[in-house]
Amino acid sequence: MSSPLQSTPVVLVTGGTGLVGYALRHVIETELVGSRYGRREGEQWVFVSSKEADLRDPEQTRRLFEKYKPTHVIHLAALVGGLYKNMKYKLSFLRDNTLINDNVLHFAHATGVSKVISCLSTCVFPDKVSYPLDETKIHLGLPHESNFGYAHAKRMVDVANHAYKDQFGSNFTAAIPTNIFGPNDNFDLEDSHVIPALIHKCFLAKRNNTPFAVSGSGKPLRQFIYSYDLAKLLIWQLREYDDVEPVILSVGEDEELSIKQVADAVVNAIGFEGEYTFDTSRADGQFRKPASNKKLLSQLHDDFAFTPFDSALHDTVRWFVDNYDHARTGNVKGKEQLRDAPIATHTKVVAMNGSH
Ligand code: NAP
Ligand code: GFB
Repeated sequence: MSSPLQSTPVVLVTGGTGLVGYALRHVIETELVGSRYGRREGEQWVFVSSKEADLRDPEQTRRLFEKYKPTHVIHLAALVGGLYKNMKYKLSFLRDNTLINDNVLHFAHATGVSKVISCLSTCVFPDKVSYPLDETKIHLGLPHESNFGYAHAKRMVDVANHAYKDQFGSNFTAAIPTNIFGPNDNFDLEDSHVIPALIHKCFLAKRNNTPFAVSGSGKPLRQFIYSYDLAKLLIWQLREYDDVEPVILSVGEDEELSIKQVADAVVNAIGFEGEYTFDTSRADGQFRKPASNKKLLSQLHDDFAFTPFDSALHDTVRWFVDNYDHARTGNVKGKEQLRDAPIATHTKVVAMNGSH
């Protein structure tokens, strides 16, 4: 992995303070040094946030690359959000992500970075195409209208990677995760993805003795990867995958869950016994986006132990309850009172073996 010129490999992680960045830091700091998913001897990892450099700004991006002189980049930084935020801000998702991605790849090339892994999403795939989705189908039609801004900005990363490869022989590639969840996610009630939104909503419903309302019909299907598992697969891709063609990082397509099944699991993990409804006045978005992980499994050369959904959800709920007062919850009315209310006695997180 190390570049010939610089002795100390420096891995720059943009978006290092988000859901995936947090998981990457956790894995790199807890896995055995020198192990398959651990840090290598002498390797430096730098996790940066928008506070250090707004990557929409070319000058701030140039200064960041000048400062850290990375040899490798895991590019996670992006304007990210769930279905309802995507539907509201299509131009912001297109423009902000286009600016961020173009600046990062430009200055990675300009400063001689030897490898970049960018992060796309399975929502880049066409909405109307034969299933399962695989890496060859990215550009075979329009993405779903609910997130076309974000999807087109992310598709352009794949186009740019091929152009950099073609013109300069650059080793720039991309990962395509499905929906991700885990500790340190964005739990904003309106802007977040389904799992953090439902965890927060259900937590408040239990706390306030109010109904738990799931948005939409509960019928859509999704595949979910635990952030810690994704982090390991990104480290694998950094070390062992040198192809410009992107690779889907996901559980198998046979592990699709309906939003109803996800909501049931959240109700169970929080121990909620109140009224539980579906607000069908809210959008369902894309019905499904089943992605095949065959290429990943064929490249990994051995089985990858994905964390079972229920225990990953259990740990994510535990993290949320234990970190409520500094988690990204958006502005929740009466959060102060919530913070001061005795959490332990009220919220009983159901142990996985069903004992209360
Ligand atoms: P996240 O939790 O929202 O974190 C976003 C990160 O990007 C934060 O560290 C944020 O820094 C940084 N960032 C945002 N705007 C920036 C800017 N203008 N300049 C510099 N940094 C900026 O996102 P995530 O869920 O970890 O997503 C990581 C990557 O995975 C993204 O590329 C996303 O598109 C992709 N992805 C996510 C999902 C999912 O379900 N979450 C699914 C598929 C793909 P601050 O902390 O300073 O705000
Ligand atoms: O996770 P989510 O926001 O993103 O929504 P997408 C998934 C499904 O959960 C949709 C339902 O069918 C929603 O109707 N849902 C039910 C909820 N209750 C809620 C809730 O309280 N909040 C939210 N957010 N959903 C995103 C793309 O699509 O997937 C992004 O818009 C990105 O760009 C992300 O690619 C991974 O899976 O529908």
